[in-house]
Amino acid sequence: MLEVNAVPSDGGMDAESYAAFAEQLRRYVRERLVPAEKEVQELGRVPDAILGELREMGLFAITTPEEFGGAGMNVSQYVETVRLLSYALPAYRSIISINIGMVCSALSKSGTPEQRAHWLPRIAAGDIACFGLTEPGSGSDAAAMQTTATRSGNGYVLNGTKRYITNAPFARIGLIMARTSKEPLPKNAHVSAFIIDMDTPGITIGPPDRKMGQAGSQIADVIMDDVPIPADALVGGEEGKGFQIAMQSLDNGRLSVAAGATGYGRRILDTALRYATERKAFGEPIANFQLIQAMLADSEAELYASECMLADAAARATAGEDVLRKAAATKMFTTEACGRIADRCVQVHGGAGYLAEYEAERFFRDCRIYRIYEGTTQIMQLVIAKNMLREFAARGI
Ligand code: COS
Repeated sequence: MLEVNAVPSDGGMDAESYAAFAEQLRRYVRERLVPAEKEVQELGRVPDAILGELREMGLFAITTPEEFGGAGMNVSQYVETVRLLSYALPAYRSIISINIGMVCSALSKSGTPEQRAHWLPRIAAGDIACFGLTEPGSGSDAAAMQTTATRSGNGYVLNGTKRYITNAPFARIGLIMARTSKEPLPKNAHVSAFIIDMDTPGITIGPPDRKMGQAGSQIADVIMDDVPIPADALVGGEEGKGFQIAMQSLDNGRLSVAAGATGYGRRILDTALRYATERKAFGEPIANFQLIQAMLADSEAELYASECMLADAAARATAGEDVLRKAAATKMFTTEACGRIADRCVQVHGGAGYLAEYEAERFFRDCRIYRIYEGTTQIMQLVIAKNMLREFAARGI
C-alpha cells in the first residue's frame, strides 16, 4: 500500500497543507481513480468528469506559483504528488505531468514575465498542454529536428511535424521546439522554443496512434503548415535557447517518469502480493513458497531503492542543486526496476498473468514505455557518463 512520504517543504507549500493535500489525493486515487480505470481504458481517454475533478482538486496548478493561481509546490512535493497519482493507470499522470512538469516548468524557469502572466494561469486552470520536441526523423538526436521557425513580419512561421506528442489530441497549448537557424550551431543554439495556442490556423493533429499500452493516454502527430505565430511566442524572448529549455524540462520530466514508475511499481507489487496470498497450489497459498517470496522480496528491495533515489534527487532539486546526472540515474534505475517488477508480477500470476482478464498483463505492457520516453535508458547512460567524465576531468583524481 502506497504511503504518503514526508517531503521537504522549502520554498513550496507549507508542510501541513501539503500533508493534508497528499492524504486527500491518496484516498481519491484509491476510491475514484483506480475503480475508474476500466472506463478510461474503454473510452481511450480520461473522462471529462474526472478531468473536472482533477481541476477542482487543483492538480493542474500544483507547481504554478501562488501569484498565478497555483499551489506553488516545490520539486519534492511535485514528485511525491506524481508518485501518489501513479498508483493508478498511467493515463492520469500523462495528462497532468506534461502540463505542469514540462510546459509549466519551462515557462516558470525561462519565460518572460509577460509569458508567465499569460500562460501560467491558463495551465493552472486546466488547459491541457503538449511538449513538441520529437520528430519523425529525430528522437534521441533531438537537436537534428527539421521543424523551422522562419521570421516573417513581426513574428515567425512554423513548418514541420512533431511525432509521438502526448496529449496532442486534447492540447490547447503547445511548447514547440523549432530551428531558427538552418545550419547547426554550437551547443545546439539553432533551436528555439515557442509557446503557442494549438488552435492557431495551419496546425492539424494526426489520428491518435495505436500503441502497446498506457490506454487512455493519447499520442499523435502535430503537423504545422505555415503556422503564423507572434514574436512574443518565443520563450524567453531570445533565439537559440530552445535546446537548453527542452533539456531543463526533460530533467523535470525524467523525475516525473521516475515518480510514475515508482508509484505504479508499488501498485504492481501490491497486486502480486495480493494474488500470492489468494492463489493456492499444493494445498496452500503460493505466498508460502520461498521461490515466490524471492520474487516479492527482490521487488520490494528494488522499489525501496527507487523510492529513496527519487526522494533524494527531488530533495536536491528542491535545494537548488543541478540534478541533470541524478535525474538521469533515477529515471534509468526506477524505470528498469519497474519493468522487472512487472515481469515478476506476471510470473507470480503464472498462466493468469498472460491473460488480459488480470491486471498483471496490462501492467507489463503499460510500464514498457517508461524505459523509452523522455530519454531512453541508453540516453540516460550517455548523460550520466558524459557528466561523470566532465566532472572527473575538472577535479582530477
Ligand atoms: N539543462 C540545461 N542545459 C542543457 C542540458 C540540461 N539538462 N543538457 C544540455 N544542455 C545545453 C547546454 O548548454 C549544453 O552545452 P554544455 O554541455 O557545453 O553545457 C548544450 O545544451 C548541448 O548539450 P549536449 O552536448 O549534451 O547535447 P547533444 O547534442 O550532445 O545531445 C543528448 C545530448 C543526446 C543527451 C540529448 O539530445 C538528449 O537528451 N536526447 C534525448 C531527447 C529526449 O529525451 N527525447 C524524448 C523527448 S520527450 S518524450
